[in-house]
Amino acid sequence: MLKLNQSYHWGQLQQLLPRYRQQHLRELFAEPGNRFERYSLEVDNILLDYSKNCITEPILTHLFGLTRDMNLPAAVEAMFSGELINKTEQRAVLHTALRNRSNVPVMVNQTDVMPAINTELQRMRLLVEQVRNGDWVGYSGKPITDVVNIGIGGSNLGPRMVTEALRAYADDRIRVHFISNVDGADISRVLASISPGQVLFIVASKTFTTTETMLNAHTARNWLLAATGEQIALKHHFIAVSSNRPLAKAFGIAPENIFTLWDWVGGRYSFWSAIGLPIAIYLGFAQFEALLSGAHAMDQHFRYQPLEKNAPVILALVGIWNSLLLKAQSQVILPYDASLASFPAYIQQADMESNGKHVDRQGQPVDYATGPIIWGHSGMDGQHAFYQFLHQGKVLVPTDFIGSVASSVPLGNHHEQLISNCFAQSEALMNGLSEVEVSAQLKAQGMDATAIAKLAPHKIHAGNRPSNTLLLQRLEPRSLGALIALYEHKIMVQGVLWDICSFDQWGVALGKTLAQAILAELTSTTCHRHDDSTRGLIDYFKAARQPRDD
Ligand code: G6Q
Repeated sequence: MLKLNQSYHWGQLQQLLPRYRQQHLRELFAEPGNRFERYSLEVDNILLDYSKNCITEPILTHLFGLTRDMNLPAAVEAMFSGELINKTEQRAVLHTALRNRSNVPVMVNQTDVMPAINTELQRMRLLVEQVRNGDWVGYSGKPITDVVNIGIGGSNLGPRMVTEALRAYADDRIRVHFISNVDGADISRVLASISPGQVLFIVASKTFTTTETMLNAHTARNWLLAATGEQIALKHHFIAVSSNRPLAKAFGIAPENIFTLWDWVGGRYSFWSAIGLPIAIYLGFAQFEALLSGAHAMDQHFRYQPLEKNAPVILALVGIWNSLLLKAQSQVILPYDASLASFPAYIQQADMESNGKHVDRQGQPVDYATGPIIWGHSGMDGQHAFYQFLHQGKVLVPTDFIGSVASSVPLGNHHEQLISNCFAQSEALMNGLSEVEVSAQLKAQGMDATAIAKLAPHKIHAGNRPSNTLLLQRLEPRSLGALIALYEHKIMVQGVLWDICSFDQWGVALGKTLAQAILAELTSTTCHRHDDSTRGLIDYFKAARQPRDD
């Protein structure tokens, strides 16, 4: 297997680096030709403008060459066709099958997975309609008013982000709540706001062993049983989404209330399955299907469009070039849409859990950068917080701006103001403000030469800070589905080029076991060996909880 940094095009890109490290984006825009026309494309009503990156024809030629060096087309086909590409767990990776609206067979180990997916979708539809129409009743005969999702990580972030993002499309027939971490304040707040006779708990856990989820699920179950006094109430108020039916049953979930999650769906790619039930209940099943359709449209684009016209491939290549050229270690995502406030956190998990890897697929250490730190915030609010760093800080952070042509909640000229900020920021990051421009501005304000010389350095913006802008027609279920799939595939492409295993998560698995030994020590006299710091923290915590004499 060819190693990335031994490939021909990688070598060519390395040779281009010194020249382009001197190149300012302003200069590229001053060259003949329209960069926007050349370096933007539209897919399913999403515009991707990547012209404000240090991209030129020779660079693109070698970046696309890299995709061929690393056999990207074959890897894409292997994923869509159900090969066991998650090598360390010997699993297929088939979130794309969950939204395969064409329904063509997808084979895993000689079995077509589509019939099982369609059965679960039918079951979801039925449940969603029953809950939303008031036909699913609690133990006391009253309809459900609140759905509480109990899950963490991939079993929480997706449904939480999408319900928030698409709030404008909900009819608020059913309220949805999310409990993820084990802070008692979280679950207590939710339980205090709902009625035991009218709540539906969804225990969302692929493994049904995640301690945080299990603790919260047991607390919710005890709360319900204390209120109802009857075991039978569980059947009316608890459903589960899991690949571990025996444990879900042992918990007390009625078998007919267990929805299936397959081992070929990674947690962070799972809300397209029954993990998406909170979304479907909140918005209605038709809207959930629109979300799937948008993702499917992006899947088709990704699978069949030539690499040079392929939005996820281009986004991935621009990211790889930025990490090579600028040694960019992070990537900020800035939605100019308050509904997408949780989108950066969602992509942060998808990207960092997938591509935060240090060895290649053969287990050999890699000596090039892999996945960057992903972070972000609602752009408009970020402007008044950390944008100072983006404009004038010493660390260069490539940016993804996300906005929409039309608002899903129009109000006066709010939307135009919002988007004008989005465009202005990307322009300013690219152009900067030179010494000549700053001095001219200050002179026009009547400042003398000495004062200008003192102040000007502080007001200079170097610019040359790259960004992509993604513009949706409108934030709605279909476009959100497509946008998420775009990022999912970008992550996949980068993983293939870096030759890493994007679909396992051993770092998360480690975290799931770490706390257990310490938990035993916090609640008993058990004592394990630890370093001085950890020992000190445990002892301090235990001592501080003892009643004091004073
Ligand atoms: C996602 C990760 C991780 C996982 C959670 C919850 O890809 O594997 O975030 O989703 O740890 O796991 P369970 O669904 O098994 O409770």
